[in-house]
Amino acid sequence: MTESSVVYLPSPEFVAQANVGPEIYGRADADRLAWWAEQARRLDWETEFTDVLDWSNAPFAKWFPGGKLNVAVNCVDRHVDAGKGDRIALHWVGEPGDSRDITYAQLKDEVCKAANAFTNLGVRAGDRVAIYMPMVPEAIITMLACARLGATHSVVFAGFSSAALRSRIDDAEAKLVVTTDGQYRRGEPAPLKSAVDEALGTGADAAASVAHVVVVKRTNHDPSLNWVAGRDVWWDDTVGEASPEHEAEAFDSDHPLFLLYTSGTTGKPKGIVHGSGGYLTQTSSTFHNVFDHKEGRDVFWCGADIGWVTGHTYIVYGPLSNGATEILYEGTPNTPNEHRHFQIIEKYGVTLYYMAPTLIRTFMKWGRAIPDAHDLSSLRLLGSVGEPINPEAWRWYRDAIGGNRCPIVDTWWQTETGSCMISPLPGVTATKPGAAMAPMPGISVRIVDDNGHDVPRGEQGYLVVDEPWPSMLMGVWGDDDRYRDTYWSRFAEQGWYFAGDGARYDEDGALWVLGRVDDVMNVSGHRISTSEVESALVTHPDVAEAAVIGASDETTGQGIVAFVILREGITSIPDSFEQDLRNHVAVEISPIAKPREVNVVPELPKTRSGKIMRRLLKDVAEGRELGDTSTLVDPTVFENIRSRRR
Ligand code: 6R9
Repeated sequence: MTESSVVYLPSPEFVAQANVGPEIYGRADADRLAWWAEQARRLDWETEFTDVLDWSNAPFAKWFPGGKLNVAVNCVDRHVDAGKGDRIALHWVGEPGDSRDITYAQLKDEVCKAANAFTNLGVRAGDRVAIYMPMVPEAIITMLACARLGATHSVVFAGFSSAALRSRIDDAEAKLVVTTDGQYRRGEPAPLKSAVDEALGTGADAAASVAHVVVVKRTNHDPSLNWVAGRDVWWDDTVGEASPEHEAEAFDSDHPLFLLYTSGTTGKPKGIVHGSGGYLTQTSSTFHNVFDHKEGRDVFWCGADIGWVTGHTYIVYGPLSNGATEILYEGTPNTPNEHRHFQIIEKYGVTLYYMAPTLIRTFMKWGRAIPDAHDLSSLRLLGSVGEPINPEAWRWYRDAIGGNRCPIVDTWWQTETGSCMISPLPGVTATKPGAAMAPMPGISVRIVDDNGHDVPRGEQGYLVVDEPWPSMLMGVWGDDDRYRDTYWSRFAEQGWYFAGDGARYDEDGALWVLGRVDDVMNVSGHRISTSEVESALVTHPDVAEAAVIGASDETTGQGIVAFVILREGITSIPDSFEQDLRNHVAVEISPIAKPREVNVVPELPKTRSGKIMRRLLKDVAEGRELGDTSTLVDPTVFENIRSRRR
């Protein structure tokens, strides 16, 4: 049997209790829009929608036009109203070992208090709120309070630099910033508000849109904590003092729920806009179907950070709209030691565990003895997201973590798609290690060549989505042209969404996603564009030009490798130069964008039209024989590059 013909069938026990069976595909295929309408009715609408989809202004979709709902009410109040207020929503686990359990009734009070406090600070429906916080319950409370008010949140990963935060605040013209005094980083408290102060600037350089900063006390440790009178307020003094009574208003189905900035192929990150009714419909439905979630029984754990779309969709809106009980873990997997995740699984009886391949490969490196030391028998389903999972890691995950009993759902989706698009259904699909298998019910994709023709099975092509879907992005914030250009121009004639990933169907019809076909790298599941890192490198005074590529990396999927040319006249560089440049990128973008390796080279390989040949740099970085160099201006530059490489 060839490797790719080995399949893993769901066990009869799993099949017998699964939320959905194979008939779901036929039902969705028979009438896609009727099926999505049925999924939308899993939510509470204050005003029923009059149509399912208005695609008359494509590629700008209106899902469930005429409908009005409040997203926060769907995630919180309706569970309390249904008598489930005592159910735990969040088992929060802090990095230093503190913890809090928060019920749906408590969550409702907190969200209402925050909504009242933000209203007092001048936040109104349609305003933008920036959230720059570690994984504390207040981050989720803030997101839901924004949703309740119809304010559009923009969560900025707390690992991003102040410069990155500022550009996102300015682009969205955020009125309010919510942050914490500090955050725990591998066991140590580190300041965080100071980055907000730096981002917001002072005097002529001050961020004009921001009126207030609300600060949650988390570490209570920053000795030089700065306070701007009139602008800064403590969470405890505002939210803490507010009333828990708040009347929620319903908003149009296409009301913007959030912005999330993501790397594109050009330097400037784009603000992906998501709406309310369509986003929540697919988010809520996929959570139920993909994770086979059972209300009141399962304990779900998604290991993403709320700074990424996976955190938005499968920590906040998916689980909470389904009344789930979930883990919210603040820290890293090896603080205080490598047993942390497994202790949490044991302690809380986690049943559904959704992580990134890079973490699975890290667990593999740490060795099997670590999970083996724990009782992981509560687990009944495993999930993977963020990048292709290699078959070896898939098998290890199934065996060492899942005890060979848990189905694995490898879920492909993107910030832009809002929620899961391609995945096995755990009680239906016979899975292959490494394959995302099939589009979800109601989702239609193709794998095509440059001309838009379906490629034969076995061959690689571009992944496109050929029908609109409910949780699709509504646009790029403030830039309709960029929305059209980036996603809809490649196959404009056909009207298909270009995902930027390569994929293939194998001989059995299983779908494999193969990774990006553009200049976007994937480091530990984080999307980083080559040009973004290049732009950061050339802001260093000694650097004239830079080329960046993602080289394959055993643990992180890809590692960032940079090649830089020094400015004219710079004849010597300090020993610390490589480290200086890495730190420079960390400050300009984020530590996650730090190159693994920086090579100072005399020249970069360019085509006659002046394009940097990244493909060849990749060959060098991955230690391969050089591919075709015939289009290069000067093929000898490689001898120089190789000899200088550290
Ligand atoms: C959800 C998320 C999106 C990009 C996407 C693709 C890669 C995500 C994947 C996967 C293969 C999977 N990706 N899941 N590739 N198999 N199961 O990660 O969103 O941060 O926007 O990244 O991640 O390349 O295009 P986002």
